[in-house]
Amino acid sequence: MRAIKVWLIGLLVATTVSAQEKPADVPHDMEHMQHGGRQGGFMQGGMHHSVAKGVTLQTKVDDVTHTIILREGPINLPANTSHMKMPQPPDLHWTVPMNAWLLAYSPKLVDANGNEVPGRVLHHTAFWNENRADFLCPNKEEHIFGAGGEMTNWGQVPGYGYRVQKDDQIRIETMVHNPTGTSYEKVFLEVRIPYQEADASGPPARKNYYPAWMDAKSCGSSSYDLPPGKNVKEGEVALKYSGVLLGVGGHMHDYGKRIVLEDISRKETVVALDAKVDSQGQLLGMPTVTFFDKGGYKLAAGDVLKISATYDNPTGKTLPAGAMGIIVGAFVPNDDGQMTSLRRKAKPASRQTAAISHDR
Ligand SMILES: [Cu+2]
Repeated sequence: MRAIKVWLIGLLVATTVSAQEKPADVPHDMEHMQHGGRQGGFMQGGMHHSVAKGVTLQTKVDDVTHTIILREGPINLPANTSHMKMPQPPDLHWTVPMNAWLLAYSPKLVDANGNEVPGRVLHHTAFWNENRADFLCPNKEEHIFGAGGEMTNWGQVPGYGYRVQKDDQIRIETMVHNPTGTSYEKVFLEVRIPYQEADASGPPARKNYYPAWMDAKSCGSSSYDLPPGKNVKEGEVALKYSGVLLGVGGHMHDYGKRIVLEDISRKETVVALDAKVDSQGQLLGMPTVTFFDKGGYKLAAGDVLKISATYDNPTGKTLPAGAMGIIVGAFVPNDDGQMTSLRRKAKPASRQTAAISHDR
């Protein structure tokens, strides 16, 4: 059986230098613009980023290839600009057009001409299903997909999928930066999502998996300040459901070293992932581990999971919101029926946030 596959997308492309569009002078975490903080958000919560103007979401459903294509942009990325100084896209919303399983996620960055832009300029993107609570951290929305500079590409898990219902509201939270010496203009983040319709006759129904985000910040906001030198951040989360992990990957930022997941109730190390970095410490990728062949890694309700993220910051200064430590996995509960209680109404306030263009 093919396992969850994660790999690096090659990156090499130079584009033209341009001036950054003048940003709107609005703090990014204002309640009406940004509710990430209120939701215990992934990244921008509490930070004061200005908002990039004119960034919208275009959605397309190709029902021949059964692929959803989401395009967020255009975004201008002047060279050598930190995420704190860079105007950030507002939260955008995608309304799921059908009952379906989402099967995989392939992110890529392209310019207006379709040329690939280095994944490094993506600080991260996160997709949240506002109509469901996260099963590990119900204070948060269900975190269904994320990508960082390593541009992980999540392949399909045969027989499994993430079930969405028509009109589910998916909130897309994206943060960009540009640590390179090259400016990029009119950049689009494109995410391709193969799907299987649930209503149509055709392939047999999929089993449901649920995204498991196991965070060194426990159930708080994922970002934290990274002090100089060696740093270990530890978090714990208690599992309420018995089931199996199909596989895991990781999300860290530059200067990441290692992230470890333990089941401290059983005194077992589930997995230890070593970050792949270049000679400067820039993150190139995170490995993944699959448990398919053993029928999944068994976890029991009541188990306490511990996440330890190790960084080594050589810059001599604290990097504000510079770090995250997340083990990302696919979890299959023994009793899928238990997970229906996580469904809820999307909060209406969250849909006043951004200009959305649907060109389906
Ligand atoms: Cu991150």
